[in-house]
Amino acid sequence: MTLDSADNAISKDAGQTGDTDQIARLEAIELERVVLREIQLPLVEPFRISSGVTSVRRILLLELIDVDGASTWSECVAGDLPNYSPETIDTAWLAIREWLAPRLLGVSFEPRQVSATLDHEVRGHEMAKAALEMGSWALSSLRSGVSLSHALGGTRALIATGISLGIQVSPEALVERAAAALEQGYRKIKIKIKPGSDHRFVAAVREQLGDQAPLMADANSAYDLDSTGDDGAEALRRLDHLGLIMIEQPLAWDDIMRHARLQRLLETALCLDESITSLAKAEEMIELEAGRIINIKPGRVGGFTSSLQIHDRCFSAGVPVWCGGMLESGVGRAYNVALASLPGFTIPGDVSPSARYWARDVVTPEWRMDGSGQIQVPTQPGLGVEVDSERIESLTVRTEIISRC
Ligand code: OSB
Ligand code: MG
Repeated sequence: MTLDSADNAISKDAGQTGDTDQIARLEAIELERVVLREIQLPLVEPFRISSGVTSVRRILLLELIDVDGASTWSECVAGDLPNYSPETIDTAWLAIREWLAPRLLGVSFEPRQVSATLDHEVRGHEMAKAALEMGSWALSSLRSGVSLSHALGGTRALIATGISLGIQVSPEALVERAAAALEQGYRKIKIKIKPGSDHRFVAAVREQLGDQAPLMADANSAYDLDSTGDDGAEALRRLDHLGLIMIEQPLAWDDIMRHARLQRLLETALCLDESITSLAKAEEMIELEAGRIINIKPGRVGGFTSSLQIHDRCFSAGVPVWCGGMLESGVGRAYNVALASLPGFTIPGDVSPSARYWARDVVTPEWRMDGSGQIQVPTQPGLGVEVDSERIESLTVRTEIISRC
């Protein structure tokens, strides 16, 4: 398969962006308190990537409550360990309590102002910032009577869904899961790879599922351009004839320059995930031609304002984007679904339905995918799903209330 068929997996139906008539007017909000909670949710099966395995997801949920008693939930997508980004749920807890949440209490603000407030003299901690920033969008949407998708400028009623398959014990086990996913309607199948579990695994899936199957690989930074071993450029070049839509983040999380060198050695498009933590990094990728596609995870880039900037910049540069996932609960998923409804999100996201992750989600209705691999974008004000606070209470292992002092 050639690049042509890979291009076919990228829909060309992008709508218009920047239509100011469509942009919702969002009310200012004033927060009275923020409640932090850690819940623990077991995955239906362990999820293995090159840098580690997750069996039980430790999830940091926030409840944002305003001075009139209106409230909404948000999710901090940081993991248990700093093996994806430098943040963890414990560093995020500290950052939110000590430096971030206090700045938003007892002052009136609009969602678009939050990022600048949180970024002032606090470097990094994007996921901690994003949990507050995105929660502010949802609460303001709720109070303004508009859906989160509408608040962001979303244009799609349905979003296309892909699945991210963890590293399996054998090519056979992977082929079985990939075939089942295609059968269920998923529109993109992402295969996690690492040195030693790469070409053989992906080639087996290509062989079994045929030339048209929309496949990609994600290495989570497991390769080293300068190595001559099985983790070097040669291993990645071997993937080049497999007709992948893209190879995601093969090299180090903070190394855009070597991705640019690697992109020159490959026909397959590179997509950056870990490396894109801000608009500036996205611009660096575009300018250096270090990749041709961006996976936007709003948590990784500090929230929605930054996601919208990256989306708009990529849209005008003709760089397709898609919405990545961080094994979110139904709460975090609501934010991803809303973001993925924007016009530049022309590649199916890692925004799978609840049942792919959890025996039971923490929202009702659960997120469902139709037989053609699509999820409906809610139209109700705010998040558009009910959060099951009793269930969350029963899953909670620690709580902290941050209020105006
Ligand atoms: O690299 O996209 C990634 C999950 C945890 C950390 C990093 C990644 C992932 C996924 C899962 O691929 C995507 C999903 O939520 O389904
Ligand atoms: Mg990734």
